Amino acid sequence: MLTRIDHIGIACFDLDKTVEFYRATYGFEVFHSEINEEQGVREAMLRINGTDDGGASYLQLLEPTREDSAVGKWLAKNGEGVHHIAFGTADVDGDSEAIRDKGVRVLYDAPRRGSMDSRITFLHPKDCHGVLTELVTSAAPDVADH
Ligand code: CMX
Ligand code: CO
Repeated sequence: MLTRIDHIGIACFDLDKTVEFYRATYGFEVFHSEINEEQGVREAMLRINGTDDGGASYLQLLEPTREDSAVGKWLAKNGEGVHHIAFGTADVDGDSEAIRDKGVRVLYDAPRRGSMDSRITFLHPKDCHGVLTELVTSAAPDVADH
């Protein structure tokens, strides 16, 4: 079951400048940053709020590490902006299989490693009314016992 908006992914040309915009304009601070070579991104997670399922919601600012990455290609075509939306679930394996069974293309055979050791997969934007959609199970147990 999808239980929250885990994050909104925003593509940018200069991660440091974009982080500074979000800090100076809204007061959002970097909660975590990393380079994910497999995804071809340098990223910063800005934590917006906790949620009642024990997870949290973030903005994920993404700068490509190479031009032929998903974000690099998208930026070259569209410029900066919202790149994807990510829904949180306690069971990315089960939920992505159920969605695949409905005829939506799931991009990975098995979930891959995402930010903060989460497990992630993506649904093809052409099967989701133009929205690149990510499913995320965070590394920390995200289901509170209530
Ligand atoms: N949102 C909506 N539509 C998108 C899109 C996006 N982010 N990215 C591509 N598309 C559309 C394109 O506009 C294009 O449409 P048209 O044919 O109508 O022009 C079509 O999808 C194909 O796009 P493309 O530029 O040829 O790109 P590819 O097919 O090579 O790749 C995709 C598209 C979705 C398979 C690829 O971006 C992908 O694998 N994404 C998942 C991984 C990812 O995004 N990683 C970065 C984030 C990591 C993280 O969140 O941790
Ligand atoms: Co993401």
